[in-house]
Amino acid sequence: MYSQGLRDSAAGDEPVELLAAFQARIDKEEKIEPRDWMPAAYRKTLIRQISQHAHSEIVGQLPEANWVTRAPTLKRKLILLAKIQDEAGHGLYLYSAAETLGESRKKMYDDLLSGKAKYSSIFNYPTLNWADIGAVGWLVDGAAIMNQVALCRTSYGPYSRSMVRICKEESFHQRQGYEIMVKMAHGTAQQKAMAQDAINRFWWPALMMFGPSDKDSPHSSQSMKWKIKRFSNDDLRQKFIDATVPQAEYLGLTIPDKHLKLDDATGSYTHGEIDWKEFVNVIKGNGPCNQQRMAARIKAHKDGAWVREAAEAYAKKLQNSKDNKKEVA
Ligand code: FAQ
Repeated sequence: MYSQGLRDSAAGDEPVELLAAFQARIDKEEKIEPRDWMPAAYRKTLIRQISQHAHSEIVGQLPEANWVTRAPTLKRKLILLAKIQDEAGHGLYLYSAAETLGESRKKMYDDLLSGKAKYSSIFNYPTLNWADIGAVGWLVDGAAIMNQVALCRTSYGPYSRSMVRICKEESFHQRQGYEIMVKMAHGTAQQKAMAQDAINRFWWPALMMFGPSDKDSPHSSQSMKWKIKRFSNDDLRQKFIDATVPQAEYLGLTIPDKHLKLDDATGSYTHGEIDWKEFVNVIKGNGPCNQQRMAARIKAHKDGAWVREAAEAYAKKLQNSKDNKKEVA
């Protein structure tokens, strides 16, 4: 860990001059770096958001892993494996970014495995047919990227820099998903039906990825003031809808929202009401796959205990041999 966390005062007990100087730096678009002074609440918000983001990348591997052994061709399997591996890498960059704020990786893992920390609601839905892998790439990575491109300009330096790299890879993910959808939607009638079924199930959960509507989002207004978030949840959701509907039209597929309508005056689509009860239910742990996802992560953590122990023993051995050399010198 490499943060200067202890230099902060407790929230509510911070000198007004420091708070004002901090906000002035944000307003001037300066990046905040790990050793800089920051309000305790800024640090806390970032640890919350970045660690939840990291957990999402890690848990997000599971719905796709379901199809590695059943991908239709060797080429599709290789692409899927590469994508899943990218998501693991994203998780690791993000855990590292959160560590720069003084949070230990062990604490973050413990919070995920105990159910205290959230991860994106979307990964609690099952991938039932191969077209779902296309829908995940197209819609889930598409929604993720809409949010993450904005995060490339987030005010915290390490988060912003990790997002630049992540977005390059997410962009490939989105395209490979859309390419699967193109193949399926322009294939046999049965393939097209599978693609339509995938969009029917993933459309609304993808819209929920952007979080609650602005009026019900407790963190948005402060996070926007600190430029952690650059756009509100509803604004990003709207951008996603506007970009994605024409892509569905090209596929010849229907978005499962009978209220969807292009407003000629704004060039934006009006849409039906999101089922927020379903969203709350899923983030409370009652989605279709929450238990399965957590069980898989807990098992992976237990199975990996010997690797962590071996790495720690090796690090200790290296340290001892360095110390011994110093003594001899
Ligand atoms: N699911 O006040 P707000 C990916 C929680 S990565 C679960 O609006 P905020 C790549 C929120 O945490 C996808 N919980 O919160 C991939 C808060 O709870 P708390 C993940 C949600 O933070 C693709 C509460 O509700 N992306 O997909 C969700 O200002 C394919 C109140 O909400 C990120 O994490 C949700 N959908 O805005 C991998 C991006 N939405 O902490 C594999 C970074 C909200 O008070 C395969 N994160 N909550 O208990 C963000 O941009 C923000 O954190 C938001 C939420 C926009 C998600």
